[in-house]
Amino acid sequence: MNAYVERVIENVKAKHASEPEFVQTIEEVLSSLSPVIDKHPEYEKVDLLGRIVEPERMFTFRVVWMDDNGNYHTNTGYRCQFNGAIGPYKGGLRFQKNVYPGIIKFLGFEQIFKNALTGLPIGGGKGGSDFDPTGKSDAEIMRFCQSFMTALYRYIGPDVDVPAGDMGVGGREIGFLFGQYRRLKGAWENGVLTGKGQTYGGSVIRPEATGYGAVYYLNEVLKHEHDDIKGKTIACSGFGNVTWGICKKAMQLGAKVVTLSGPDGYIYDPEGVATEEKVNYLLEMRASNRNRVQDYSDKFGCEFFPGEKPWGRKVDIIMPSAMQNDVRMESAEKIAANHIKYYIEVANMPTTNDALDFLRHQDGMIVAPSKAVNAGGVGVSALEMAQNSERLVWTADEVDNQLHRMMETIHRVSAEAAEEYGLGYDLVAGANIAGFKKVATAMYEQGAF
Ligand code: 2IT
Repeated sequence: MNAYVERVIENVKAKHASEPEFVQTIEEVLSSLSPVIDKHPEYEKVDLLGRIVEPERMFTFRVVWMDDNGNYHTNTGYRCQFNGAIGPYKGGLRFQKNVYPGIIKFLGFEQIFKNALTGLPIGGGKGGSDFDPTGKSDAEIMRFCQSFMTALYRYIGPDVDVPAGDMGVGGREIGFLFGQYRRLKGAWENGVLTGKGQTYGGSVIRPEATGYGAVYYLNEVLKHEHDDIKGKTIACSGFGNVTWGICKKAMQLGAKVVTLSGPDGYIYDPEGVATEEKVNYLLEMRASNRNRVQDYSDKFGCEFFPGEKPWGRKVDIIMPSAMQNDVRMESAEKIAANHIKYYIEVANMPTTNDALDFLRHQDGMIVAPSKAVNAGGVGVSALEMAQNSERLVWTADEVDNQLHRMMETIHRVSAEAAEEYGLGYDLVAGANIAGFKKVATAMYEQGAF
């Protein structure tokens, strides 16, 4: 490996020993960049890698809110403005009880490259809170969101930083956050957030975009292999917004998602989550805040496997779409033993680095990285920003066509970048290299910052 790359990785490991997820993404991305740094010795002179691993700005804030019984609670809020070289910081907010700086930073770092891959002018950012939405009422969620935004609103804006949703933050939360922003600023300000409701500047197809985009990307991989999506079975994890979009698009294209998962276990539905009723039920499950996938098997009478993950199922395609480190070595070994050809990451960093290395080295297996596969979500967020600043509303066909083209382009530029460095059809390295090239060029041209 390039000595400068190695040194930067070692520095990050030493400095961020208490943030393993952040170290994990740095190792994964930077190790792909070795041949690029070999070719660009000028990057070492300006310490480009030392800079890119350091957030431009990151802050924490106190969020106090009152529950329905009048008791006060205190949580920590975060926003990491990781890299603004190519556009305003852009990225979601995650509300989940395990949120801490290591999670926000890994997500922020991934976001830099993902956003660059969309081809649109958006920098990388991420935020959230250790607030746990499970079991909370709508009124509690509203009070939490209002308090969160009261602390954050001075530091964001349409040309500065444009937050959106992530786990625990969907349309309902974005509505409460936007309402509070508008109340505090007395201005609509080009929407400020993305993922808004469609009556107040939200884009059509944004709720579906991450899942649809993932299936469009999958389709490009299948085309590359002269294969067809029709009749394919897919194992997904999660049952939230992203998995919902995958189920819906897969159903339209004649494939079927046969597993879903939650913190309680996984369900196996051999008929597929492939009727309108089943797909819509995922929205109800999310809105209930129960965070239980067993509700699906109770309703539709299929098997539920408590405490288990779906990765031992023999299917055509694996799409981990729940959360980070969902697929570890023991699951990767099952996937390889089942000779599954397509391993398409969807959630941010769903695979541990050892498992990812292992899968990438399986003969005949194709591995696609989440930062490319899930980029359609933030890509359509950027289209929402464009519509808001134009004061226009695009049709569903216009947005869907742009999303489709975006995903084709992301797949193509990733494959080309890998090819350029003699790596063959390596979509993981290709995505890292293609995203990096754009951001690195922008940073280099903007001088010391
Ligand atoms: O991980 C992601 O890309 C998101 N949570 C969406 C970010 C966005 O700004 O739409």
